[in-house]
Amino acid sequence: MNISAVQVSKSLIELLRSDSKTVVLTGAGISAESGVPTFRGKDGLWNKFDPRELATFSAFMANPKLVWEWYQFRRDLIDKVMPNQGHIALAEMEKSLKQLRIVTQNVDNLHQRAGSRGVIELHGNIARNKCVNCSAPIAEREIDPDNIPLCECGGKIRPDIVWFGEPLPVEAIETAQQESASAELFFSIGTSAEVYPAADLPRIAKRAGAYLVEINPDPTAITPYADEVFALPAGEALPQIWQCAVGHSN
Ligand code: BV8
Ligand code: ZN
Repeated sequence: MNISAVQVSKSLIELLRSDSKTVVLTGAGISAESGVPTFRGKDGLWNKFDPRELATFSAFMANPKLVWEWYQFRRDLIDKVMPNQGHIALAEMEKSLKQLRIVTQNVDNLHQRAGSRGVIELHGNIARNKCVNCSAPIAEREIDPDNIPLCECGGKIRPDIVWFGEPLPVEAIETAQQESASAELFFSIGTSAEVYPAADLPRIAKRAGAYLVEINPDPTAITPYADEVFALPAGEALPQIWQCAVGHSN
C-alpha cells in the first residue's frame, strides 16, 4: 500500500511532532506479521489448545510435560521468526521521541529484538525460566518436557510467564498504569483488549484525557472509545503513520 493510502489526522501528526507523552500497548496482533499466531484469531493458539489446559499454574502442576511441550513448541517457533515492520517502526519512534514507552502483553521478545529499550513486559517473557517454588531465575534454555530440571530448592522449572489467575509483576503493572494515567497519546496495537488488567490501560489513558489511537484490522472492545482507528495490519500502518509525522512538511 503506498504512502498516501493511510490517512493520518493533523491531531495525531501534531501530537507525534510535539513529542507528547506517548504510551504504546501491544498485543499478539503486532507479532502476527512475523508469523507468530495470535491467541484468539482464526489461526489462534487457543483454537488448537485449551487455555485451561495450558496457561494456568494448576495445569502446570497437573501436567508439566504437556505445558512444557506447548511452550517449547512456541519457543522453537519464535526462535525462527523476525521482528516485522511494526516492531521496527516502534523502535525508530522510541529513538526519536523522548517520552514514548512500550508496554507489551507479548512474551515473544520481538520488541527487544527490533531494538526497543525499556519495554514493560506485563506477562513475562518466553525466553526466561524460573523456579515454580522460589521463583529463582533459571538459565537453562532448552527444557526437555520428559525430564524437567529442578531448582536447587527442589522446585520444578517453569516458563517465566504470567498465567491466568496469577498476578502480574507488580512493578510492571504499576508503572504501566502510572504511565497510562499521564499519557497525552495512547496507541492500542494488535490487542483484542480482553485480558485484564492490561485491557484497563487504554481506558485509564482515555479517562485521563489521552488521544486514543487503535491499530487493528478488526474492531475490539475499545474501538468505540478510540479517537482514531487504523483498521490495518500494524506492519503497514505504523511505518506510514511515523513517515507522515517525520516526513510531514510545516
Ligand atoms: C490476574 C501468558 C489476579 C500465557 C496471558 C479483571 C481484573 C483482573 C483480572 C481479571 C479480570 N477479569 C478477568 C480476570 C482474569 C484474567 C482475565 O483477564 N481473563 C480474561 C480472559 C477475561 N486475568 C488474569 O488472570 C490475569 N491475572 O488478574 O490475577 C490476581 C491478583 C492478585 C493475586 C492473584 C491473582 C493474568 C492475565 C495474563 C494471562 N496470560 N498470556 C501465554 O502467553 O502463554 S494472556 C494472553 O492473552 C497473552 O499474553 C496475550 O497477550 C493476552 C491478550 O491477548 P491479545 O494479545 O490481545 O491477543 P488476541 O489474540 O486476543 O488478539 C490479537 C488482536 O490482534 C486481535 O484483535 C486481532 O484482530 C489483532 N490482529 C491480528 N493481526 C494483526 C492484528 N492487529 C494488528 N496487526 C495485525 N497484523
Ligand atoms: Zn527454587
